[in-house]
Amino acid sequence: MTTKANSDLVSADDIKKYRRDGVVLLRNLLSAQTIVELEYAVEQNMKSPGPWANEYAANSQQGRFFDDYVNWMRFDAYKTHALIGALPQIALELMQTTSGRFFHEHVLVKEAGNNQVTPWHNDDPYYGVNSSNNVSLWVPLDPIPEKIALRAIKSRRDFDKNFIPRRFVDQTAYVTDARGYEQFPEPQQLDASTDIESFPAMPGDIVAFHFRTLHSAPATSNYDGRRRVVSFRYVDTDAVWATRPWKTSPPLEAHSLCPGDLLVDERFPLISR
Ligand SMILES: O=C(O)CCC(=O)C(=O)O
Repeated sequence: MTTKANSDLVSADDIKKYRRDGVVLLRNLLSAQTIVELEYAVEQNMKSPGPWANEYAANSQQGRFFDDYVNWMRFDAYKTHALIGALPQIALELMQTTSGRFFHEHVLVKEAGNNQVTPWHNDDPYYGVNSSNNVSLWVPLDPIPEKIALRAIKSRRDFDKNFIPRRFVDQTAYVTDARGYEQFPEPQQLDASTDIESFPAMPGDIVAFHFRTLHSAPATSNYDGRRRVVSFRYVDTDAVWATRPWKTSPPLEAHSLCPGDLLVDERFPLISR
């Protein structure tokens, strides 16, 4: 039987799975109205990309793969749902804390017929923060069948390792060598893992995963629908500003933050319950 802790949107079993595997699928937690509002924000965002937006499609013959991040100050629905209601509540429940910080949102839209696989990666080494307690909430706005579903390697594989990130566009490593970091495993090695879990999902569902969880997503080359997703990312209040041996992603400026500083900055609003 599924047991609910305190409030709550997330069951004790879901929290247990999240802490054990670094990933959990949460069913039917967002309202249809929330999805409609996020859809509107995504359309506005695609019409008016931010300075860090990317297009990954190699040519105009295939569907777009658009991504962009840190636009929550420009689009109301990103901001509202990042900071109020179900998403921050779920993040806090999964992190088992009463307060945390919103880090940023990341929109990833694969149109039908896009050849670009989202390669295996984990998010932690891309980010200019160090945090052990954190979560990304991957929110699909379209039905996600098995063949285009997000995949993750469960069981916290390689959580203790610092990897050199690879570029999404061609999967090349950011650098050949960096002190304290090692090269990311070969994709074939991860494809063969027996710990892969795949997450077909519907609008209203959420895939929650830790910044160190290895994950990937198939291309949409053999799929004729859109695949719109917004990932909302949260950290516990003890997360600190960090530098990496490469340009971080998102490429946020330090402003007044020094490595090791708590994220006391209006760009990382507090959330609480
Ligand atoms: O949706 C995808 O293709 C990848 C998502 C992802 O890497 C993330 O949200 O961190």
